[in-house]
Amino acid sequence: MRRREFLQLSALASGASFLKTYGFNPPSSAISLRLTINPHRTGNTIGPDFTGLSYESAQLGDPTFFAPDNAELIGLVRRLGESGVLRIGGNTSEYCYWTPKPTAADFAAHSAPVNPSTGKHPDQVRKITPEAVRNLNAFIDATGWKLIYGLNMGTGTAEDAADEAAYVMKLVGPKLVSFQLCNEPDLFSRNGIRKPGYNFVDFARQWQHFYKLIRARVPDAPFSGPDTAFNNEWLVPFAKEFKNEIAFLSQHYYAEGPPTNPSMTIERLLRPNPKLVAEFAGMAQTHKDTGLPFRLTETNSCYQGGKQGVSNTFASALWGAELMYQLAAQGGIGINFHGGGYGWYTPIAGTQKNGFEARPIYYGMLMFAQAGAGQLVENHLSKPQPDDVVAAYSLKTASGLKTIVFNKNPDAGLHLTIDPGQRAQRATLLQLSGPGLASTSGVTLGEAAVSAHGDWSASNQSSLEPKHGMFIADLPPASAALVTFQD
Ligand code: BDP
Repeated sequence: MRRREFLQLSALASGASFLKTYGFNPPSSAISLRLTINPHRTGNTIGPDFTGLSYESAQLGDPTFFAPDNAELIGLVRRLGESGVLRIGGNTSEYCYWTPKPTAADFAAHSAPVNPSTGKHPDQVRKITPEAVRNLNAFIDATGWKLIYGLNMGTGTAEDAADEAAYVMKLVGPKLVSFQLCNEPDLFSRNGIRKPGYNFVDFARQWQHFYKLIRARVPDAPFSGPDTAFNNEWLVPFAKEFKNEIAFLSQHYYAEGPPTNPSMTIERLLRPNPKLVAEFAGMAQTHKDTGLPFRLTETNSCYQGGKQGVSNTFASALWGAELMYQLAAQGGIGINFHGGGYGWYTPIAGTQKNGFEARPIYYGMLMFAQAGAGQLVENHLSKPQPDDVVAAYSLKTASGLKTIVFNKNPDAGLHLTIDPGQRAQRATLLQLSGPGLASTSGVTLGEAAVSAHGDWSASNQSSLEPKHGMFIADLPPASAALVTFQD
């Protein structure tokens, strides 16, 4: 969106909310577009483990959190997919220490919520005990998910990492997708973990040292890396150097930040982002060089723990869901949304004591889960919209052809004529909506909310009948929809 258009939209949007506040229902205009699906032109595959969550390693300091009796959290995780990947890591992985023989003092409970790290160091120093790993493994079993486990190369020793890895591998076995040796090493020299001047060559040498020692103890340990914050100048050479040592490449992506910068807004979050374009370029380069797959092992809307009024709003649901499809379209194999505790951007908020709740971004992930795994197919919008305020992705799944449509326009509805490109008797439409882009509650999928246990079923799905083979989907301003075609 150009700045002028954006200002006009914001003015209109605030006018609309004024009217809503005072009980009027403003007539909303709608943009008419046509979407043509070509189910025969297939693209990348969305695998069953695409979705994922990411938590700080410090969360393991409370062995009762990822535990088989944390029923609410298990329910909420499972609702996001019968399979998926839980990643444990983040900044605090460099300040967590494997403690195989804990003393009584090490059992001192750390039951305080573990929010995403805000980058202040050293923060949330924790000991990781065998009990924490045992409970984590049972939690993983209860969810049906898999695990990416971060080790401490930042301030720990290779010997301890090997010992920890051996214990994790013994329990988790094939459910372990990979070990990561560290978190965002490209920022080590900025955040005080290494001296200024620490560069890729230093990093590669240390990485190899840890890798060798761990492999000597655990010959079948799978690895991913480099888990860099953003820097393709580390990602690309890492891919070349360690292509035979790793199962896939990993990097992080934060759309905005820092939260104190006033230009980090909802509007900016929903616009095309040059940072994402750069990440995709790195992915494409490494894939070309090595053929290795790529996963965004940590992502969210705004770094340093998120931004209130942006990261915890309905806009984040639209942003997050679309990012999943953008990544899949580029060939990415999966994504892990970072969170934990009561962080602004966390998909699931809460503690065992207070209970858990699905935050707005969770609903975007839920829509993705409802669409399911499948193979992307080509689709075309009749008129590309400025700044991609309308976007659509289509995929063939085991339960039929599906289209996910995003209308990020805050003040205009979308009147979409869909040509499914194949015979379809009818279609159903499941709507992702919220009171407004900036709403922090009231978000629903299929007009239903998710309970604290992760229970959800749509209260309303509209049924679409074809006319001359075409379907009409009407979306309100600022919403998304999952359309499923039935042959
Ligand atoms: C990433 C870190 C993670 C932080 C996050 C943030 O890996 O631990 O919580 O940024 O700043 O860089 O929100």
